[in-house]
Amino acid sequence: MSASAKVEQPQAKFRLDYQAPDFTITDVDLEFDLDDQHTLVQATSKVKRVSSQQDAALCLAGESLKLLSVSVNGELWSDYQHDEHELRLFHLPDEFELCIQTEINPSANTALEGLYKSGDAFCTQCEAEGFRRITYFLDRPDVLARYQTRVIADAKQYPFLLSNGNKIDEGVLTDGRHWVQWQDPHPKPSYLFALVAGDFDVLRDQFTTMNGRQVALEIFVDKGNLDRAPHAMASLQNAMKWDEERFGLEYDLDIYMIVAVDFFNMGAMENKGLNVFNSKFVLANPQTATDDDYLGVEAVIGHEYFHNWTGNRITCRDWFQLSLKEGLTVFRDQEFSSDLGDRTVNRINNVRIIRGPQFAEDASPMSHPIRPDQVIEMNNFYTLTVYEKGSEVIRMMHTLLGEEKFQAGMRLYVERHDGTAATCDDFVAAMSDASGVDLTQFKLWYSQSGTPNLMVTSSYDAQQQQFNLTVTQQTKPTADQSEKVALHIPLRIALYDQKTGAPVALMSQGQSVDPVLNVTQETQSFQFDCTSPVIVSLLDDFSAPVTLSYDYSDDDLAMLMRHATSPYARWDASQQLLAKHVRRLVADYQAGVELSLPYTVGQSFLHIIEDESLAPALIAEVMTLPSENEIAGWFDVIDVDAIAHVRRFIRACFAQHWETTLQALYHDLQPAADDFSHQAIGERCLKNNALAYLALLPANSKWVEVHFEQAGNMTDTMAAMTAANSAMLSCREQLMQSFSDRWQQDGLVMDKWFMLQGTNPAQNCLANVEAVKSHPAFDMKNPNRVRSLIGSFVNNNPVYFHALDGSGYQFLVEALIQLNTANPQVASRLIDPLLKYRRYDEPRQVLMRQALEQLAGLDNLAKDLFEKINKALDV
Ligand code: B3K
Ligand code: ZN
Repeated sequence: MSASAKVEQPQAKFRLDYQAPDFTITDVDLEFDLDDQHTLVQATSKVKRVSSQQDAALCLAGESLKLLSVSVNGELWSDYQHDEHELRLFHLPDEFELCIQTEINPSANTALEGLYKSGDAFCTQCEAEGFRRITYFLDRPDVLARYQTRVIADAKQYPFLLSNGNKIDEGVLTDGRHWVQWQDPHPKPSYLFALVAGDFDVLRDQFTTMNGRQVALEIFVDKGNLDRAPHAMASLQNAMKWDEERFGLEYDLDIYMIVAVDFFNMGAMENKGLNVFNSKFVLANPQTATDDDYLGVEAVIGHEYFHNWTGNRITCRDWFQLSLKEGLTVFRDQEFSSDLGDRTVNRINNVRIIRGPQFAEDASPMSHPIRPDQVIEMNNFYTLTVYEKGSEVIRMMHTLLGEEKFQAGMRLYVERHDGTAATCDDFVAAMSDASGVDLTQFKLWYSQSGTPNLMVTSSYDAQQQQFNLTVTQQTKPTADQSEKVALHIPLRIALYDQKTGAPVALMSQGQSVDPVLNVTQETQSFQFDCTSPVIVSLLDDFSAPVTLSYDYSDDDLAMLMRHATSPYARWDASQQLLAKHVRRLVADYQAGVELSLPYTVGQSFLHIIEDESLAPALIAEVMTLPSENEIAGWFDVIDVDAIAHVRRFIRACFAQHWETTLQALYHDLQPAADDFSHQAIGERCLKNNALAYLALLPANSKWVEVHFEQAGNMTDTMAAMTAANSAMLSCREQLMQSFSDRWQQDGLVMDKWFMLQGTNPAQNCLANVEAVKSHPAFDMKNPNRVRSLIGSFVNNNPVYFHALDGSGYQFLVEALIQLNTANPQVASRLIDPLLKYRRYDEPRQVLMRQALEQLAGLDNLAKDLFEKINKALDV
């Protein structure tokens, strides 16, 4: 072997290289003898040769395993080779029983992948490729096997021993240990395997399915947390019911278990019949969780439950197809939240994610299509593009087909692929076959990366009484693809009379026209019959994940804000009005011109804020400016100081302009602290938004302290603290101290406090963040803590993260060096802001590049970071 480091560099896998496996495994018997440092795993598999290649070796993946023995059909087998990543067995019969014994060390597993300890409990995380850290296996999603699992552990420490499927037997051993045997009747890929052992409090309930079957529901939480589990249980029951009613899909086992753990790399995991959740998405009571937390629990519980059909029963053929299950399941959870809550507000929040961080991902070195073509570390591709843009692609199909045909497509998809590992092509084929809609061009959304821009111009021909719309689409080259083609883009529009704002029916040559235009060419024109000039509302409901360039006047936007029939379009017009002025003010700031905001802008907003016909939650969204990150995406070169300054300036202008209305809102809205209905949540949101603006006015900021003292739930407590934080009020320290005194024993609640430390706009922010790392509730090994403190600083405090002395970058580098060895998945998420260095001014680019090079030079760089850094440095 050469000494050159290059030889050992991790290699990419390519989508087009997919090959079916030479062998498959139909049944697996697992036995776990649990021990903190020396867990013994015995895997007995029925293996079958499925390719005609008679001499093919059986290559099993394995990571960080100690191999104890291998036997074939009961005889010790020595005809094998193994290295750090693979076990290769030679000269095997066509069908045989393979038994492998391995030893693993769960307590040394800080990467939280495979079998690890979360506090005192054992738990697993196998997606995407964690099962190979448990035993040597065909750890790929197209190998579907039936699992039986026996778990053996000390009875006192681990009274609950859980795995997938149904409990079929249990017993007690003479040495104080006990065992439980589980059987999962549904064949599944290894990534859906789960095991949990520990001592918990359990919330039990049940669900009767549409066919009258009883399903036992069990939620396992840390001892003492039972009063934080009922909302998760109600959300689960709602999800089960909703999936039956909207999609006709019924649950298929007699038991559904959810375990909440504190140490978890992401939100949750849909293991068959035994979901493992980050406690953040299970635990909620009025004292500890905000309204957003409540909605987050509902969404994630729904998401994991919906995976039972879209992911588990129909899984992915290979990991390049990840969006097959994730895009579709995000679409389903968004629909669930929208059917149960406020559809427009849900849509707005999803759109903010696409327009902010997803568009930023498209413009970054990590740009990839929703179905990536090449991957080094699969965990790097659980991205906003695969999930959120993936969901937008499903939503566009839903728009093109309509609910009825979309559901027919779903039924055909399930009929064709239930119990198998499918591809994105299979999904689109089912949608197209069931509906008769040609999706050939539409499918390019799966292979083309980047954000298309729609440039729209319009004209009114008074003589012909015709309104003309010309639409040009363009997708700029991305880091991964230089050539782009025209996509099929559904463009939902509406017309309003320019003088009165009254809706104008969409007609062309006397015929009514569908409001969704099919943009399929590079440039296309559309004509509409109009007897007088009109204003066009474009991209209503965000009918496609694209950016829009259209030269609206302030007056036209004000008209749409007031008169558009769709509440989404009213919100969107308000955002476009803001965007116009933000761009102008940033240029003014850079040119040293004094900033000013026309009175009419504040006034247009005031009309909406005072519109009593609108839901309070929607008004709150209209009052919420786009984030600094979203604004950053509008510029070729990002000026963090100018953006922060302009954003603060607009907020201050609005606070002054709206003062009387804000005071009235703040005092009139009185939702009960223990009311968690969508109406009450919306009212709280509006009231707290009003408070955040009032905090900017010295004569009103006293209300923040009063609000904190009188808060009857966490939403109000956090609203006061957030307002004090962003307005840099003198009471901030005192509120923060009082919060920490009350909650320092509870890491999950303290995450809110850590987040406020990370996003503190005060000058000494970084020094504080450094100091807070030694707070007793902080733990660098816990991903939630890392994301709350370090993640919020690097992602949501651009002014100090991008400080010109490079201190923010060095702070991140130090954290990444630690996490690179301890938990590469968390490290790899945290590095993202650094990858975007090309978007900043020269001095920052130099510093950011240096930071990346420093990391690239690490001896033991994990492949997660390797992949991203290499792309960013373009080496
Ligand atoms: N499928 C999991 C995510 C697994 C991430 C692996 N790094 C949760 C979800 O999307 O539902
Ligand atoms: Zn998912």
